[in-house]
Amino acid sequence: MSESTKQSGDRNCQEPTPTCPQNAKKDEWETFFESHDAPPGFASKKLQMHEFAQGHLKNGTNVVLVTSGGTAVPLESRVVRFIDNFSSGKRGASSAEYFLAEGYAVIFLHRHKSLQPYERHLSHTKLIDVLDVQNKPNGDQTIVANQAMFPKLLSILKVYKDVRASNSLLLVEFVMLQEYLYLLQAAAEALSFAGTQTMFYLAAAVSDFYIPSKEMSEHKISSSNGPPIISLKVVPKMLTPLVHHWAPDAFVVSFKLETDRALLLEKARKALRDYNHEVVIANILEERNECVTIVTPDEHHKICITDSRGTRDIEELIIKELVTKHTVFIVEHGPE
Ligand code: 9Z3
Repeated sequence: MSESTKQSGDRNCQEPTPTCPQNAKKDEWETFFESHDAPPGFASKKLQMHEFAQGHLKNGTNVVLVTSGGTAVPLESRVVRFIDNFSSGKRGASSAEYFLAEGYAVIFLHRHKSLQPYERHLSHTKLIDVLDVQNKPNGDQTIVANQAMFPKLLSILKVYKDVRASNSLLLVEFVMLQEYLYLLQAAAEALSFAGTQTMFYLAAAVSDFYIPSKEMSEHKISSSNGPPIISLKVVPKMLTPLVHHWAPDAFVVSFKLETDRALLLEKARKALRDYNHEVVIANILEERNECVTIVTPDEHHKICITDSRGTRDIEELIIKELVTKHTVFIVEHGPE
């Protein structure tokens, strides 16, 4: 992308300057990475994301990073207990399927054991009840699946096998907050060279609070001293470096979750003002699977599932809109 096509002069903050106020927050995220070691397995996941991105982007395929599920926050260094959240990963898993259907390659950065694309359709099925023992004519026995238990599975399975064959889905797991943040940065750097062709779809429920590692008990907190007093710090907002340093040309979509309807729209608008990115998807906890509000710097509108049979995912509508917006964004800002 050329300087002249850039949507806003202050988004591409490379050096601290008075006209680049985002740098005021730079220290917080840098300090976080300096004071937390890279998690085990980080180097190989980083390389995997880099190779995946290079392969698809050089073929001209758009790549989206979908983050999904909740981050856990450890209370001890040798972690026994942690703070967790409600996120099931349905938003991310379902969205990844619709991005793949739209021709995107997807890096699916997700919480270990949260819902996954395609596999999520089996999450209500007990595998052991689906399988049967069948007697063969020669007296041997074999395992067969009872297809009547999952009528939609055949079409889902076919799509999944195509996605596997085309290598268009990369699954990358995290559990802890720190691991998620390291992998987010690595993914952003792997995708940054592709400029506007990249989308970030940040649906993970990332903890706002954590205990810095130097303030954390090494061993399991003992109950013999009475209830512990735990002081949490605010997690630095990684949208700041993502938008201004790691991938300044990308199309960035963040999520805003609230339980109080009265706060939702203003908080979503504030996020757009604070980070200067493209879209916020605002949702209320209880109705997140039926309705969301799509907020851009110019307008906002609510979309809800209209299909009364309940067979349609809200993510299908969200992804359709985002793909259209991303296409316009690439045309307006140039491919690189
Ligand atoms: C979301 O708002 C997602 O839509 C949900 C999806 C986590 C609600 P599920 O995984 O739920 O399908 O069960 N994600 C982002 C939530 C969040 O933590 N946003 C931050 C905030 O609201 C900003 S990045 O402050």
